[in-house]
Amino acid sequence: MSFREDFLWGGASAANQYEGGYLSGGKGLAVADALTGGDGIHGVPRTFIAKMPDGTMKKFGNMEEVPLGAEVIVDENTYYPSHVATDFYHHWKEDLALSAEMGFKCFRMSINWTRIFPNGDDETPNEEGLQFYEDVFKECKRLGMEPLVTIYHFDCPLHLANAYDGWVSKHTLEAFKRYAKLLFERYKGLVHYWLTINEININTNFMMNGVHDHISNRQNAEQARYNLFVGSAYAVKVGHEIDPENKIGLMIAHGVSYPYSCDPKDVFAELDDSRHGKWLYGDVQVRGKYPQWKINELKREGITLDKDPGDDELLKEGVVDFYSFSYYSSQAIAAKTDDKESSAGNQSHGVKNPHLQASEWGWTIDPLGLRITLNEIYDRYQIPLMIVENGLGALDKVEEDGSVHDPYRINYMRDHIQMMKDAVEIDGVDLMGYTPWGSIDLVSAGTGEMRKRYGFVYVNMDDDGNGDLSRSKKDSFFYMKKVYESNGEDL
Ligand code: BGP
Repeated sequence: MSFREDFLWGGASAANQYEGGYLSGGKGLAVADALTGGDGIHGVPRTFIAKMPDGTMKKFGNMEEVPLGAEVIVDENTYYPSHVATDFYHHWKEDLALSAEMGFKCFRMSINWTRIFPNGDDETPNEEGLQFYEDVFKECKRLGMEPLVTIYHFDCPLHLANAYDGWVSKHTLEAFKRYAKLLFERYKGLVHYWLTINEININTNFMMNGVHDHISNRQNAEQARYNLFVGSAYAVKVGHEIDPENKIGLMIAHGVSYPYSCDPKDVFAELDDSRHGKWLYGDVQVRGKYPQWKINELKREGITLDKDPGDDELLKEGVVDFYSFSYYSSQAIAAKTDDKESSAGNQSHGVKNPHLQASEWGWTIDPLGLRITLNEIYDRYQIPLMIVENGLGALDKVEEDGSVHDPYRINYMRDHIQMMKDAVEIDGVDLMGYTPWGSIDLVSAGTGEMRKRYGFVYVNMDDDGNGDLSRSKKDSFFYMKKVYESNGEDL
């Protein structure tokens, strides 16, 4: 059997990197709005600018380093790529039309929390923001595309980060619950496919999560992680109650990992790295409870989670309908031999895989790794899978006639879709959809660059904010259209 008849072919985006209009329509500030641009190729990091308690301004490479009590701000003299991004806010009709033309059955996008609640925890929601997304969803439906909506994609409200330390606090969790419930009520009947928290496994370690001292303070890191799990489970539960037709998935960054060698130390290092990095998140959200190794680890480290009554039941009731994930590359894991005393989860490190080529940003290109990933997840959980991000971030060149020839991207897509096909046809994996990342060019989350492009549609905008934001079709646009219209048969 090949791809399902109702296979959800599409493309993926996220408000914080795509939408722009960062203060339009009553929107408030999110942590992502306070991140400056960076430069991945030269390794220049994105930074936060904070007003220190003594009134001075200081730059930080990570929220982790910003002390509590300092206020992360948006400095008007600095260029922030996400403020305009590729301006979906004003181009949504055109972008949805292009997506439908490519044969999309599904369009993945996220709702910006601060467009609905500008501070994250306001008394009343912002109707203009709610209406904006309603219009977009209606247009998707009119064009024959199911919206796949991420409730939270790297956009913790800045107010919650500054005043409450982001996801460490129950206040943020409670605000998230209200926000999620409102979305299910408002878009009932219009949206049926939902993802709770984007890449929940890197969220606790990620710069946009609003948590100030997660690395040095393990107690806070574990509490933030726990709060994210509870928030996700609540969203699944309430989403099902409001509309039993809703299909709600988790979202995990799931690059496959290989032991660097057959030395059992490397094999164990990989196992340990994968369960800390990926399986913990799948186990909690699919099986409804923390795995025993994690319970043991917390106990060993003297960490006690602040749980509310009913949380254990909530985690069980809030298990997901499908497992969605991003897949870009793979990594090889070796045991740390020089650091025998390090604790669990810290005994491994990623090493270069001599068998694979890498992108200009150093991400390995590993199509077979996708087939392995699909199999390892499906073998473990036996629920439908969806690949909601995949693709090649590359430097594109616009020719004099305006065309963009991107055979490297076409090759990447072909090789990965072939592996999906093998996983479905040969291995029997239940795969329900595929939405490659950044189908219309958008800003990179990791580096803040515009030039790291994933799209099949080129957007005229550069790293300094120059460009008229016009859209044009790359060669890959026509390739993907052919693939989608043949339901993945014509590669
Ligand atoms: C994932 C995120 C996306 C996206 C993608 C590509 O981690 O969910 O938001 O950005 O990676 O990463 P980058 O933009 O850093 O190339």
